[in-house]
Amino acid sequence: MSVERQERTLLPHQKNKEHLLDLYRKMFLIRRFEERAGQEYMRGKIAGFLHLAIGEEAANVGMMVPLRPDDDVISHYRSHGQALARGLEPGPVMAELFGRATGVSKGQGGSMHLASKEHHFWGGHAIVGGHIPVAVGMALAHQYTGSDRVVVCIFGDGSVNTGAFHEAMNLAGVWRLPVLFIASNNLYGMGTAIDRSSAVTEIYKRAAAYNMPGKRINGNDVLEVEAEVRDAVERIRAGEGPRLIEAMTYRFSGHSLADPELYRSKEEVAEWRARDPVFSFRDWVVAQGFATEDEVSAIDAEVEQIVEDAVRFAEESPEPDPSTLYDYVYSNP
Ligand SMILES: Cc1ncc(C[n+]2csc(CCOP(=O)(O)OP(=O)(O)O)c2C)c(N)n1
Ligand SMILES: [Mg+2]
Repeated sequence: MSVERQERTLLPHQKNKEHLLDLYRKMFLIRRFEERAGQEYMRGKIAGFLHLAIGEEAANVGMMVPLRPDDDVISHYRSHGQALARGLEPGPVMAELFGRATGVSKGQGGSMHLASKEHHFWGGHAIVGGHIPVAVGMALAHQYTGSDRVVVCIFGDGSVNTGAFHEAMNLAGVWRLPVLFIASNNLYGMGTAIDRSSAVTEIYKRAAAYNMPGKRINGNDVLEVEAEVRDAVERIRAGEGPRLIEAMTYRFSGHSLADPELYRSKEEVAEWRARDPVFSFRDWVVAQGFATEDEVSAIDAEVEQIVEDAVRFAEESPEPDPSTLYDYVYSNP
């Protein structure tokens, strides 16, 4: 495993051992949680679709760490890792995947609809691009009430040609709303490569059309993501208006577990796996002398136990009572 990383200046706190180990713990938790979720899906414990973000952990952790607890986060359906990085408990998140009453959405949302009011984490949206105007609405509310809260809106490369994306970005630009748009560019929307669906494949360039800064970053470098998102959020909070970050990343697994992956080569996947964002960071932390192998191994063991406990919690939790079927819907017969 390569321990090389792009030469860049670390922020002062990024040389802090505890901070680095916390980033690693979060990324490894997401990795193990999702691998286990995939296994439980195959065992028939999880119904519906399961969209894993294995390979995208650095982006998902790096973008959550700089946020304040009362900032709002809204995302698309590939959001298990973002939910965990935001601080939602692994047990209730796994229980949601299992469709249990103890799940973060009371077992009524499932994998695509993880949400937590307490964490200002608003899901988890299945309609591609559909949540981007919702993010802009939340940002308008913050501006209207004079709050300095920032909204972070995460979406995939596949949503940037929807009407909702353009309409929402435009209004955010016109009204100078406190929203950070983060495009998680994993190069594919289902089985369609970005150059087959977008005339301009550099998503960050689109920001210019809406009078906001846009930047492409290495989404597989957790420290770079953290630094860039921190800077962007600080500027937005200070009243500079909206921004767009394009985080380049890659999903190692298929679109969902029902994906035969005929649209990309095994060599391409292997090439990205060789630069695994979780384990290359682990190696770097040890190679730089920030922590010993024993210290990171202890984190590994701790995480394995957390995931084991999460699965047991989910398995032992009850199914939602059928009488709650019509709860939390707009129309209650
Ligand atoms: C409006 C709409 N059109 C089509 C779909 C079907 N669909 C589900 S996921 C997806 C691809 C989205 O890809 P991307 O935004 O890049 O996210 P990723 O899955 O790569 O994280 C599509 C087309 C949908 N859910 N909603
Ligand atoms: Mg994509």
